[in-house]
Amino acid sequence: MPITPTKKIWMDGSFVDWPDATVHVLSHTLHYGTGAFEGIRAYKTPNGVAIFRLKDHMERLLRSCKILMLDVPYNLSDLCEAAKELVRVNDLTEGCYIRPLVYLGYGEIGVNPIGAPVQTAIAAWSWGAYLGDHAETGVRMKISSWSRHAPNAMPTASKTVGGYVNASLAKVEAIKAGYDEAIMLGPDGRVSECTGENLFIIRDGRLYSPPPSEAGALSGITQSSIVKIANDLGFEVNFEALRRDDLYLADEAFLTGTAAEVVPLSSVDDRLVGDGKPGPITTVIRKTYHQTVRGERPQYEDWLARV
Ligand code: PPE
Repeated sequence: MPITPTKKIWMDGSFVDWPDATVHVLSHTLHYGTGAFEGIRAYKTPNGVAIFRLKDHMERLLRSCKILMLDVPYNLSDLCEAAKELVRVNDLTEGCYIRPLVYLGYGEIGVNPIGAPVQTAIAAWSWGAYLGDHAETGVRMKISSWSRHAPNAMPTASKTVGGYVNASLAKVEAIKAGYDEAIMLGPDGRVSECTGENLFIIRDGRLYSPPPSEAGALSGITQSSIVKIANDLGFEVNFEALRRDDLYLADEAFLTGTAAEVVPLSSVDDRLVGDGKPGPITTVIRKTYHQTVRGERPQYEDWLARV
């Protein structure tokens, strides 16, 4: 997915021109993957541009860094203010994606990261539908031959840079086989998540999603928004371990993520989900999510940070 450049990138406290936002080739994270990132979206609302669940994302970034023992020299409020200012200086509105990254810069080489400088950057650009046009009609999913990380191999509660090698392998495998996206099972064979999204299925009017910590999935902020929205719409949501047959037999299924938003599944391993078209519960939840992030649902106003 190509990046559309904007004007400025925030790097360690200053706004740098887009082409000058570079790092040394011997930056530690480039070699060893120790770093953490976030993905956040901002939308146009009736009262100006707002970043969706900004504080929650920046809190998760700081939690990721705690796990990785990266000592970030900025606090929650510094990071939130920097993101807001960045959206303002780049005049971004609808479809804006914000990418904070904490990484280790130049200064040390070797697996031991201690002593390498901890650096922080935030970029933002305009990013369209993450899963392309199929987001409307439903995506074709393949269960990956790659397993999700075992909890003692890679900390799955941290959005670790290097952890995404696992996701990339699964994504490329799925795309080369003609599918849109991969579903990953954990080392125990239970459903974990997708390469960059959490997963929900619907059976008999109830929603089910794998419990993130047991399933080794990221605790998604969109996932938690959907739990609240679905409950408020009167649907019961259960965090429950799922097996691949549960996916094959679901009445409806959808995935959730900041970049992807809410996307219906049309099939899993060539078995249609329901009749292969977005189901009624998925459709109402998806619509409510789209209205929520755009400030059209006053009850969720607390989730919006106006820039
Ligand atoms: N699981 C994974 C592995 C993941 O990367 C994401 C976000 C989620 C679940 C959903 O989390 P949340 O965004 O809080 O609902 N993936 C981000 C990065 C995608 C990318 O290609 O880069 C995102 O959606 O921004």
